[in-house]
Amino acid sequence: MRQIIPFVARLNDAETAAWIAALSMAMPQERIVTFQQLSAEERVAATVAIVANPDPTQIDQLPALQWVQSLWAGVERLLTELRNPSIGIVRLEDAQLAATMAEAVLAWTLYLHRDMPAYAAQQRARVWHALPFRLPCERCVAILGLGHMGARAAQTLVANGFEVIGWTRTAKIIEGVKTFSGVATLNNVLSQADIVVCVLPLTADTRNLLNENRLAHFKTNAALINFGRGAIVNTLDLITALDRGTLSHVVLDVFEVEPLPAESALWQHEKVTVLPHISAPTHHGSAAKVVAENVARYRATGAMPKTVNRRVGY
Ligand code: NDP
Ligand code: OXD
Repeated sequence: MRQIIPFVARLNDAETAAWIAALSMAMPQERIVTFQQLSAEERVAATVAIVANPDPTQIDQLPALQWVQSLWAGVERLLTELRNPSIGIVRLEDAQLAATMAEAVLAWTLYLHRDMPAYAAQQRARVWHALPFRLPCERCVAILGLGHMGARAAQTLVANGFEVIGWTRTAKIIEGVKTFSGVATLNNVLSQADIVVCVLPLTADTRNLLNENRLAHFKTNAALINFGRGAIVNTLDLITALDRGTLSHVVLDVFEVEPLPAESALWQHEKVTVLPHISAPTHHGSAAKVVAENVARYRATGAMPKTVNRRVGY
């Protein structure tokens, strides 16, 4: 008999149906149903659930739950909302997601490298003027976070000729990338970069990390790309740095409040590019395959996939 996996999500009906279809196709031996479709016995029996921004009160009604598989890479909200430490939280670690993020990092790095914001402004003002040209190897890009997202992005930038440096919590070796670790090295990293790319998770240590103090260490005219989480950057301090001319431009894909409220000053700022959290959209088919492999291993061996370290927060 097929075993049941609850799909616990706060998504609209179309998104829920699309996920259940992709997951069911990747795991024909499992029956994946919404929380509401579970019988009382099925709620009591479920040991694994697949979650996308789940209602924590529904998770509380699954008493045998051993682990949840998140469909997102970032798990800061799950860590806050699922307080029961005996439930393991498994992040989405999908090579396709990392490739998509690396493509976005390259795209927006090129946007800044080839001065597209400045040329767009010149066009609006009917100005015909060539800005100084630099080679990619003359442009230093610092990647904050060299995990699944950042490591692939760093390699992609190296392959495209950029000078790449990277910053992590623990020491890392990546070919072609000069790496630094620990908070004591951050100012040094920031001060070397023409473009800083943030792909950090939101944790107690990274919240408000890029504040007035840190922004003061950026090179004059440096640019920032934030694809990690909005609360890592202090928005007011960022706007001050842009207005003072310390930073030339920022590309923001993530915000403390999403969707970005209509009244936010970021929408209108000429030195800000606002993106609606699209740098690395999850692909249903590839994510479902990753989840299916995790579930199959668990069913065969009883071994849970690697879970998030609740102490460090990622
Ligand atoms: P990983 O857990 O694989 O990597 C996290 C990286 O951040 C690691 O290199 C880690 O260091 C580093 N890090 C964490 N805390 C610190 C710290 N205090 N100081 C220095 N470095 C630190 O995560 P992913 O790469 O898979 O994802 C990263 C984040 O990207 C997600 O949490 C999510 O917020 C965001 N994301 C955004 C998407 C979007 O569409 N905008 C899509 C997907 C993800 P170490 O290597 O030492 O552990
Ligand atoms: C994620 C995201 O964390 O989309 O997967 O931001």
